[in-house]
Amino acid sequence: MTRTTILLFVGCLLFASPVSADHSVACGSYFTPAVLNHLMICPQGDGDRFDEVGGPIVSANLEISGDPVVGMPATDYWLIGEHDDAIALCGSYRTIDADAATDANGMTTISGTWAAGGCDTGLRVIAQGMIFMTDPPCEGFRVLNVPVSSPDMNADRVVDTGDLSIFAAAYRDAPGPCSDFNGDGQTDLGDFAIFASHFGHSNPFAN
Ligand SMILES: [Ca+2]
Ligand SMILES: [Ca+2]
Repeated sequence: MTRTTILLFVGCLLFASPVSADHSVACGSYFTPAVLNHLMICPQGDGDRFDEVGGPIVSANLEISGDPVVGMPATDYWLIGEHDDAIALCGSYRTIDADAATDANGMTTISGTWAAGGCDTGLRVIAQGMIFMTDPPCEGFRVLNVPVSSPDMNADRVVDTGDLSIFAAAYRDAPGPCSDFNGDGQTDLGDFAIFASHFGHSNPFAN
């Protein structure tokens, strides 16, 4: 875990539920599927729903022993980008919750929208402050491969003229996945229409 990630946690968890001291939780945990279709996010939380793009994320929250973590609150879940600082999350009270507390098998789902901005190639799942890791010995992060983009292109939690400048430059000179809001591989008027429909949106809980 990088220092940046640790600092991200510190900031984000100020708004989250109490952190478990049991670091084995995320080591034994996993989620499915491994790949989702493109996801458009908006700081206002009115982007694509996970259950509209191939989801929901189905999470199994298990101890490293394999025992289920039963009754973990829905608000103890959190998502971040695959790469540090790629997606803006903090400054909001909650970016996303699970749909329910974990059941008797440690299972729950994440179906809704992710209130955030920025661009990344995937995401990581966190429960009770710990990132879901690969299978034991747990030396890497589990990554859900999903192209994520947002009209909040500079990830400052508001869609404004700063983002318009970035989008216009990308449209003209350097189209790419971060300016492709509908995930069709092109940056065109369809993406501008999405941008326009989210212009002015911000995170209502931003500092
Ligand atoms: Ca912005
Ligand atoms: Ca597009």
